[in-house]
Amino acid sequence: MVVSSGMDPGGTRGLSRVHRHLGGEAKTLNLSKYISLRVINVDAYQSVGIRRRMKRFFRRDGRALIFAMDHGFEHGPTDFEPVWEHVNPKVIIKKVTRAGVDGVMMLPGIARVAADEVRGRKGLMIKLTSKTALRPRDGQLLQSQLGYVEDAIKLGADAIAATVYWGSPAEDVMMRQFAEVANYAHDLGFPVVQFAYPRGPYINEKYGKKEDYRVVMYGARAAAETGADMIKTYWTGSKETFAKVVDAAAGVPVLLSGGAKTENPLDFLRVVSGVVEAGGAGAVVGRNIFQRENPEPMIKALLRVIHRNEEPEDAAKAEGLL
Ligand code: FBP
Repeated sequence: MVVSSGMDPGGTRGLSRVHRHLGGEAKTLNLSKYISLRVINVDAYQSVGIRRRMKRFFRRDGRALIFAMDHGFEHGPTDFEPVWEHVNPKVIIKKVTRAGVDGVMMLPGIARVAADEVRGRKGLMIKLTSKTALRPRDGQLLQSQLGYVEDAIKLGADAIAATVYWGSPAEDVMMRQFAEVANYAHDLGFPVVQFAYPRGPYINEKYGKKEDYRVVMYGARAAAETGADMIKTYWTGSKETFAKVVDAAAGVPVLLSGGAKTENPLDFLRVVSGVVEAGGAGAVVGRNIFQRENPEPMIKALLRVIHRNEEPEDAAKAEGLL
């Protein structure tokens, strides 16, 4: 198996550590002697691996509730101040897995600390790009690579994620990062998740806001075109417009990116209900879970909406949120 993305003629940009260490040589070497794979029919093996790993997130209904916690890096620890004990990843991961989420998403460093708490039949998603909110303004439209596909695999990842800010002045860098992660992860049988977040000056100028459905569906399509196996993106404000996003993704499952905590839990449950009615595959949720004193009723209500098609009001009442 010759591993070469062909996307980087200079030779060492790929997210594979093996690529990096071997530099240009990796283009012509049989890497199976470096990574203990004896693969005869790569295509057959990789599709089975991707399918099996996707099932660790999605139930038989094809939907999932995934807990997100990259916020300590992406927004800073102040995001945890509403419920400070949740700054400890072990504490919050224990709570959310007990409450029944289908998967957990984190960056490699926190996975080293807390991935052991992701017990039972739950998917572990490791994200390989991020940025801090401390960067100067002109760097905020770039997510940088902070780990390698091999790191995620060593941490037990079932899926590998990376962000692309479509429309950003740094779109080219993130698009290449994503394509290289996807190529390598797919070679090894791992599904890849794209956080497809359109943002940038041109978007604001032309569409007014990044949540305009024309922009969100463009990002979802671009994610599908770049080989994503799951797409995470913004709510567009209505189920009719979100249905277009789902259509544009051409069969790749689309998950909601949670957003800021809503004061009234019902407001968030209504959004998630709109997502599933529109054909969305569920949600990846951070603040609407960990910024609540007791995350369990919210998680259980979300699971009712996502997996049992319950009305948001009924789900909220059943879990004592109203
Ligand atoms: P939330 O549910 O808290 O919005 O988490 C989802 C998420 O994508 C996180 O993974 C990430 O840290 C954050 O949102 C990105 O937020 P922003 O829109 O401020 O970049």
